[in-house]
Amino acid sequence: MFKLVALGDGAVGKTSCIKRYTEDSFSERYIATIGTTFALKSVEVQGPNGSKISARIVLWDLAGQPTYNELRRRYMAGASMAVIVYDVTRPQTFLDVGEWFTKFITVCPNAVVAVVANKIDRPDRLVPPEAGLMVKRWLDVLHYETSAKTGENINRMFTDLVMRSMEKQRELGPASSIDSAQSSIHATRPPKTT
Ligand SMILES: Nc1nc2c(ncn2[C@@H]2O[C@H](COP(=O)(O)OP(=O)(O)O)[C@@H](O)[C@H]2O)c(=O)[nH]1
Ligand SMILES: [Mg+2]
Repeated sequence: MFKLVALGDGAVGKTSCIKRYTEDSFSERYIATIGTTFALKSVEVQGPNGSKISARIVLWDLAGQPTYNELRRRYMAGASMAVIVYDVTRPQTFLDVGEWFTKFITVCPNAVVAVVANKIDRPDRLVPPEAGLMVKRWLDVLHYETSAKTGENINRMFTDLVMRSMEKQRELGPASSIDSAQSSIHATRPPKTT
């Protein structure tokens, strides 16, 4: 069991990316996420020496910007991966990526992060692909250009994330995997203070 959290400013397409991946659907209508919602996805990925590994991912989707730091920390706690989404038609959402990254990585230093340039189907794009590549190098994260509307790169992004976090878990050892699975089930448990 793996926990994934979706981060980024409001209306960038967090809910839409998750919906595209878990239900293969898309809606033009904007329905602001209220509170936290969850989606489940079972995946089969290629393991070492050709074996097939099945995993369950719990995708956490939170409303825009939680005002309380403590709430945000609890939401992020135990995540083994995060998608930080920005909207290529709104530069400010790109400029906010660094802040989302810092907030997340202090809570989950071992997690795998993907920074996602979403809405690439839009003709009124303002944030160029080079900006995303720069962030990929600076923050040492995975990076994808996606469209939840057309579905471009959505599956690839989530599949890569799961594979990378499985690899990471093998590197870190089994103790951390139990810990992250439990934290994702016991959602209300406060984060460990270190
Ligand atoms: N054209 C286009 N619109 C998108 C895309 N992803 C999301 N949207 C639209 O952007 C708005 C906000 O999406 P939503 O997923 O609710 O954003 P969230 O607040 O980050 O969860 C909705 O009207 C979606 O239909 C995309 O890839 N392309
Ligand atoms: Mg949403």
